[in-house]
Amino acid sequence: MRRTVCGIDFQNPVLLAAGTCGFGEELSDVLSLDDLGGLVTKSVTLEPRAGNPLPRVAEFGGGMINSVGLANPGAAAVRRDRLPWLARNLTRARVLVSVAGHTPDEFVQVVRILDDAPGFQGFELNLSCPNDTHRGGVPFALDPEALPRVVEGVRAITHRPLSVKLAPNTPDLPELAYLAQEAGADAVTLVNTIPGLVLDPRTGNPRVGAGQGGVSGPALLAVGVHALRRARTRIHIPVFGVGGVCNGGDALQYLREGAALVQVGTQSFADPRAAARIIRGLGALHRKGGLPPLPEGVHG
Ligand code: RRO
Repeated sequence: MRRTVCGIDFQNPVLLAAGTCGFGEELSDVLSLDDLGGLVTKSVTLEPRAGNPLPRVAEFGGGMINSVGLANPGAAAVRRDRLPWLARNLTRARVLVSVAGHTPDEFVQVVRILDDAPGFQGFELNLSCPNDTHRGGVPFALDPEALPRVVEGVRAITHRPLSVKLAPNTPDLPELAYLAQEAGADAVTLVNTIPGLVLDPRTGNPRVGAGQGGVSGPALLAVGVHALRRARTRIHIPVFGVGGVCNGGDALQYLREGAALVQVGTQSFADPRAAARIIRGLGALHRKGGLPPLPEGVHG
């Protein structure tokens, strides 16, 4: 199941999605991280962020809602404390560092701080956090004016592979994916969570402390696979599929639609070993019929 994507050699196509595995260490007691294709870290900002008021996650019938609010130790601490752990402990699994910011310059500064550190192979630029915005769930970086400034700014200072993570709740998703590609992205990650609101029916209070949040879980599978199909009409760079993957068959849906890699998110909260199970499931499907190759025109 090995595949090379954006010049990175992945032993299998299954990664843990950003925000669902911390910086790896948090899951290392329950899961053999080095058996995964890789992981994407929690999004890193320039300054440490304490995050949003508790509770930050809540389950509901359709899946999960979160408003973590980008809680992370900040770029300098990630370089000092977190990347060395990844460098010491992972030899086969690959690591992408997720980067977030309030301005194009903040993205550039984070990448500058981390770029020459060991412990990771590439960056995933999180342009789509639904919980760090004053615009009702539409982050600044999904603006067609702002997106190229972020991607070009980062592209100018790093040779590492860059994937750009977009949200499903933008009518012009294929156009944004195209703008990311033209600005120098090596890949696009589809999709982040969808903004939503879940209330306690007895009190009328929101179930997460910040009020609204990002919705994820099984229903996001259909949204993510659809986003992938739409975006692939406009871009030729690889796509990393994420949203609602609970088993090998779900992962295969993304691969059939042309995803180069698949990320597992919310399912890890229900079962921290979900990613290992999904790799086994894909392995069984692979032995039966082989996994779909990268689509024509998409280069590893
Ligand atoms: O931290 C969060 O609240 C968060 C982020 Br950065 C994101 O990209 N997506 C999400 O659902 N939550």
